[in-house]
Amino acid sequence: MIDVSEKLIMQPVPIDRQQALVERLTTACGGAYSPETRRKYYISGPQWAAAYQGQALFHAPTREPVGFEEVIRRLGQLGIRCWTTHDTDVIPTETLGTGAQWETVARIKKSLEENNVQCSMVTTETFHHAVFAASPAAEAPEVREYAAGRLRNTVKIGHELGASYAVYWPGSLGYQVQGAIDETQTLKWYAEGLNAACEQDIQTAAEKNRPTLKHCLEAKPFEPAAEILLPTSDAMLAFIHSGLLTHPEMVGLNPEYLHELMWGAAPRAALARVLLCGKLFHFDINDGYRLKHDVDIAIGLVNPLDWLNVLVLLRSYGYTGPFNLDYKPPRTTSNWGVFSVSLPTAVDRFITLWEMAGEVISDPIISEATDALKAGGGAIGKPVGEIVSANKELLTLHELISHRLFQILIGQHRGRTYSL
Ligand code: 3MF
Ligand code: MG
Ligand code: MG
Repeated sequence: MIDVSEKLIMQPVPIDRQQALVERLTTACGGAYSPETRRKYYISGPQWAAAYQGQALFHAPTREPVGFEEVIRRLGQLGIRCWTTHDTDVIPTETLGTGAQWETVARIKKSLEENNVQCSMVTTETFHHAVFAASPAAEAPEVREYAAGRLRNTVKIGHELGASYAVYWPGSLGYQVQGAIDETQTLKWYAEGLNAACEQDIQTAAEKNRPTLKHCLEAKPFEPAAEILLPTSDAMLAFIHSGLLTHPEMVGLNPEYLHELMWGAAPRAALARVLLCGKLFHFDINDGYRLKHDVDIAIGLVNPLDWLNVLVLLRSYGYTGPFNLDYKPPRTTSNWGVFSVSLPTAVDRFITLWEMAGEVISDPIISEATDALKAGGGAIGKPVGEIVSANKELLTLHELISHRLFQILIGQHRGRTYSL
């Protein structure tokens, strides 16, 4: 029996030795990719993820503020080649649309160029400021006019920064108390804002001789309103095809993995429906739990097998990005840890899972099992009872395929075993 009292107790680690310890253990983990390798993937780092200070309804911040210069510089060093931002992540609400805004945009451009980072996506914050208390599609026409102006302004910023995508998470489009708002009318008003953004885009793109942006709606089932009018990617697909949009061809989706999981969806099935409609434009990648709040954990830390399956689907149907790291480094991670552990390990898990998805697609066992299932038992045109018996043994392959996916996830297909 082990005498616990004799176990070596680790001495307290003084603050000046903690980074070295974390660094040593991170290096000991191995499996990190070089910045050059990371740059081969269409991955973006959001300003708001890197700069998230750990605050929430019940949480005080645990980290210091971080500006865009620092975030862009660190993304460049890590080999995360794209950067994304909300308008108000980098420009104070009061100065939006003014000369001061364009000075900041010029500084951002310089920072991006110096660090070989591209701005891939811009988005408008229509959920935090008091003006959006009743949503960007509120009853008061001045709120809606202001919201449309904000969306148009973001389109202009996007073109100036060389972005290809604009994302719209409607935030508080919904209600806390029942019966006060007219859902039909509110959705019509919301469409007017998007139409204004698309019109602005067509004009600015022509002026700048650039392609128009891809406009991507992002659904989330709960938060920050109690009831949400467009809670799922499926609801957003219906909205795009409702006839309310003047340019439905310019509008697609930015699904978020966790947002679909939150309402209980199978994210892979939700993504399949978006792919079938040709509307998978952009993808927010993270992880978390079903039927809980938006915990925004980094990719693969909760559902790695499901993530592997999601990436098999995306690789099979030709989606190659963008993959936007929309997660929140945990409150327990330091400012230093965000860039030394959180971001690099998130990117590296994505790359590992992406490459593993390639192994799944070319795995001879899965391929043969899948082909056999598709070939069936040869009972075309036979009575129903014979159809059932003809497939009886083949259907066992479903479980075998699932077992094989697990083996690939843990490396057993490459000979990892345990000798007992
Ligand atoms: C909220 C989100 C948002 C959106 C962002 C993009 C803060 O749960 O996921 O991130 O992704 O607003 O428009
Ligand atoms: Mg998101
Ligand atoms: Mg989210």
